[in-house]
Amino acid sequence: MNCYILSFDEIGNIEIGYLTSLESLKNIPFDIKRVYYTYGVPTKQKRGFHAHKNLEQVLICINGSVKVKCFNGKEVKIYSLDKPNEGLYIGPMVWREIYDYSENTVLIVLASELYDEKDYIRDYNKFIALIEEK
Ligand code: T46
Repeated sequence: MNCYILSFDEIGNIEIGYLTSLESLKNIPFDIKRVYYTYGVPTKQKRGFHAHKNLEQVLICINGSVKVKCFNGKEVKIYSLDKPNEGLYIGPMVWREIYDYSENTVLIVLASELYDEKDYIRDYNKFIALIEEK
């Protein structure tokens, strides 16, 4: 499965609070070209429902909690994200569904490429066909 959890160092303590720093090709395994975030997502809403041909991303839930279901065509893994010092790496050709948003979830995403709609596979049957071709 081309996805896994990354743990980031926390600098600080309970008295002064914490700081976590993210750096290209250091604790993030690619050169960061884009950052975006989702917020104000209703708790019953589901997002994602697509894969990317080449894009690599790290998803970090900096507030609240959310679940991410990843499917590589063979295996399903479900990740619970609820820590600002933890990221979920998702590589190419992984179908993802994002759900179980808590109130006030903020999900920040670091991406290896600029936004390109042509990199998306939004049709599930097409995703399965591409996986089977390989
Ligand atoms: C993923 C989850 C966590 C842009 O214009 N620029 C951007 O950088 C992005 C990411 C999206 N958009 C537009 C494209 C769509 O019209 O915003 C709209 C919603 O985008 P999308 O369908 O990508 O949103 P999500 O939240 O379903 O999925 C996104 C990522 O695409 C996805 O890879 O893992 O966030």
